[in-house]
Formats: sequence, structure tokens, C-alpha cells
Amino acid sequence: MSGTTTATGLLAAIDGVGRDPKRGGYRRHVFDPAERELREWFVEQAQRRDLAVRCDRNGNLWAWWGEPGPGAIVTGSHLDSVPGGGAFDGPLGVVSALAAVDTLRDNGFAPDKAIAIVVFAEEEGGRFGVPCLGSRLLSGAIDPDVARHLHDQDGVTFAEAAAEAGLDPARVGRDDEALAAIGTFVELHVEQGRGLIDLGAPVAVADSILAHGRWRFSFTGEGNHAGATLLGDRRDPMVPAAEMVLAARIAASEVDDARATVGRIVPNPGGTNVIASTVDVWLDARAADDANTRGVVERIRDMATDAAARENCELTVVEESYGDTVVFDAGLRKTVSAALGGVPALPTGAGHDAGVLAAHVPTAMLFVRNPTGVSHAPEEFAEPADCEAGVTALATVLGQLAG
Ligand code: HGY
Ligand code: MN
Ligand code: MN
Repeated sequence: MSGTTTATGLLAAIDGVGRDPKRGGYRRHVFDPAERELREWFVEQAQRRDLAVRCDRNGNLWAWWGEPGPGAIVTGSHLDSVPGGGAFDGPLGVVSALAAVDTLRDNGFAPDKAIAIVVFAEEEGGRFGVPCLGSRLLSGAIDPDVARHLHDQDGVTFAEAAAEAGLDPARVGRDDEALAAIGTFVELHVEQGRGLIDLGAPVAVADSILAHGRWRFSFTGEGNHAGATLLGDRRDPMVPAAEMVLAARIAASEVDDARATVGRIVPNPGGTNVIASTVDVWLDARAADDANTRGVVERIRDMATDAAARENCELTVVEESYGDTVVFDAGLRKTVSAALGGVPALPTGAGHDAGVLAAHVPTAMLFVRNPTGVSHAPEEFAEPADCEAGVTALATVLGQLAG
């Protein structure tokens, strides 16, 4: 591979894969046709670079520069997206890793430690509802049986989708060999926020990730006719569901730096002239620490419970995923920052596979400036010059760690 590969050029090669026709941006969900096309593209890119490619038992792809084994310097990110997601969230980390390998090779670098590029499966949880599913399975952070029974909106289980993608569902779960292979993990990611814009810098190192989780609030009432049912005779679950959405904003606004989002509401059956029988509402709540995050959720649950009672509806709440605050390895963060001549350290409100692995191995993240800070939307962007600054930074860090 020549040294002219750029992150921007590699992103352009996959620009048309998995376009979301409804929202714009991309819809690339784990093991769907678009994500599988991206997987095939990644394998082809790795093979062009004589990187030995393997898929682990949990569907994560590994491309090896050097002999696979314990203590490698591992980088990478994910290729799946949220519905209508941007071009950079995930893929920038993967293409930057490929370009960084090219840069190191063009500079005549020969690693003393093996370097691996990993593409983690289902980082967004966009299909099966649990974020970082691939890295959670690898590290034992989710029960394999719970994972196997996760299902998508069409009722397809993770076990079925994994089998269809060529995995053995019976084997998903903690992978000690894969975990031992990771001596250090460094993930490059587009910044999801405005920190770097406000600092006027192209690249930062991460210092922490907010605690965050997802909860499903299920309201049950009585399906009925929209026209023939008097208001006093209704048990309409959409009413407490609506109050719960407002409660999320109220509860989060009461806690410093907390965030609560409802991005998905599914009424059953969802007819215009039908009083719903049930309404499922998914909550994404985040805050600086466990107590604040759970406190926001409890406040929302209390308000939703009262709203359900007023409409004579039932409410159940299920925690679907949770991750406590992540503080990245301070020593590694300082090493990375020093290798880059002293870049800013930024917190993030976005979760990452690096956040899952940080509980097991020394982990760092690099952020690349995003001019608007917008993410999880088609408008997500990073300037080509900043993307290349990210590649140079990643190559520098990998070279120092593997040298
Ligand atoms: O939701 C998140 O924070 C990440 O983008 N999966
Ligand atoms: Mn994301
Ligand atoms: Mn991401």
C-alpha cells in the first residue's frame, strides 16, 4: 500500500454503503446487508495490507500486523451505525487505523509488538438494543444467554442473526484469549461534542465517559376505538407515555450535567384511530456518576408511575444496559498526550468499546475535531485536514507503544 491512503479517501470508498433513505446518513446494523458489505470491504483492505484477518467467536473482526498473541497494541472501532447516523462515528476509527498502518510502514517502522485493528460488532446497539455488544461479550460483561435471546424489531434473535452470519451462537461469550491479546487498546473516534472546536485543536485524548444506560418503560392500558370511547372510559397508555417523555427532561434538568433522552416510542398497534393497548418507551439516561444517573432514572420512574396510575394503566420498567463512569488509565493518557506534544484531555458523553475494555486493559481514546459537534445524525462531519491529523496522531501513538 502506498502512503497516499488517507482516512478521507478510505471513507469515500464506503460512502454509498447503507444509505438511510428516510433520514439521510446511514443505517448500518450489525449483520445486516450494509454492515456485512462493510465487513467484506474491511477484510479486503486488511488483506491488501497482508494483515491476517480473523473473526472471533463474538463477531468482532481482527486484522493482525505481526503474530497474533498476548500483549498486542490494538486499535480500531466499529462500522455499525445508529439509524440515520453520520459517516464518521465508528468508521473514522477503522479507516484511521488502516491509514496509520500505511503511514508506519511508509516510514519504515517495524513493530516490536504485534499491532491489531479490531472492528467491534454492534457498538451502537442499533439492532439488538445493547450497546457495545461485541466488546461486552468478549470481556464477559454480558451473560451469553441474555445476548443470545436479544431480538431486533422483527423478532430475529441475536443467536439467529449470528448463526446466519456464520458464527456459532453456542460459543458467544467471554473470550480470554482475545482479551489477553490486548496489551493496550487505543480507539480513535470523531468527537461527539464541541470541545475541540472551542479549544481550537484538531485532536484530543479522552479522560472519561459518563455513566449511562438504557431502560424500557412499558405502559399497558386498554385498546379501544378512538371515536367511540368516552374520555372517562379510557385507559390510554399513550398519555402516561407522553408524560414520561416530559418527566425525562424535568428529571435530567434537576441534576448537574445529566442527560435523559427518549428517541424511540413504539405503540402497539400504532393506528391513528386506535387507542393503543401498550406503549413501549426507551430511555437513555447519562450523568457524571452512578448515583446521579440512577437518581435521574428513579425520579423519572416515580413520575411515570404516578402518570400511569392517573390513567389506570400498568407500568413495568426494565434496565436493558448500563455502564458506570469510565475514567481512562491516567498513565496511558499522559503517555499518549506526551507522544503528541501535549494535546487537550476531554470528557465525553458518548459510550465506546474503549469504555468497556477500560475495565480490563490499559485503554485510551483519541478524538478528532467535529466542526459542529453534531453526531448520531447525517450532519456529523470532520474536516479532511483534521482526519489526517488524527491518522498522524494515531500512527505516532501506535509507533511509540509498539516500538
Ligand atoms: O450511545 C453512545 O453513546 C454510543 O454512540 N454508542
Ligand atoms: Mn455512536
Ligand atoms: Mn461510536
